Amino acid sequence: MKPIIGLTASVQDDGSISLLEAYSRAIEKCGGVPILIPYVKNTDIYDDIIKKCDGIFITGGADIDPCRYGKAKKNTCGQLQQLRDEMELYILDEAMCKNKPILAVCRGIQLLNVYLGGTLYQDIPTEYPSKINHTQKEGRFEPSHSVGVVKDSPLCKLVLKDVMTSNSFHHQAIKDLAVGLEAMAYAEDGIIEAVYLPSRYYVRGYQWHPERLFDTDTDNKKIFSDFINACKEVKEQ
Ligand SMILES: [Mn+2]
Repeated sequence: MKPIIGLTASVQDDGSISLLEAYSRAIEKCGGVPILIPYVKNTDIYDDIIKKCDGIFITGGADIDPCRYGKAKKNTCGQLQQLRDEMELYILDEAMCKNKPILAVCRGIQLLNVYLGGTLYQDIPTEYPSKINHTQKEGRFEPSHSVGVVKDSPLCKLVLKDVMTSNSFHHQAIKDLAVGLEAMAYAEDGIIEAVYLPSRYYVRGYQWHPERLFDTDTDNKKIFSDFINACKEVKEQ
């Protein structure tokens, strides 16, 4: 049996969901069955969905409402999706409680940090001036700035490198890292680009989009095969 991976998606004000294909394709190509989690009002439904999933993938998207980390919204903060914030925080909590493997990408790593009590830069260019462009001009499937991998971190053990290829499509980033989360990659300017939660079986977050480099970069592909393997191991227990 292939592991079933529940993916979160963009949620409009009317509850409609949408997701770029690259996310589900990466899961599919690594031997998982991707399913999109709809927005529903009755949270018991999320409990039932998560119970059936072998792993949860929190995907990229709009900015998180700063009130979720106790800050006022600055005018540099981007578009918000209240229904998505509400839905994903619930799903993340439920998945954590059930100790499901979790992969979080872009907005996902930010949500993970906020869920655990951390804060975000609402806008990197105005709050953390850097010579690195975190909103890359290169195409959607092209790499841009690289990341330094923290020695002996799970990512280091996975790719066996201290620098790896990434891309960058974020104007926000982790500011105060939540207690319990550990950084496993940084951009050259010091922005946190990957994290894990040592107290859990498998919780990993990446600020970049490995699903867009899946076909062209072996290390980014490994991020997905590693996640799927973690989901399989739980399933086979
Ligand atoms: Mn970046």
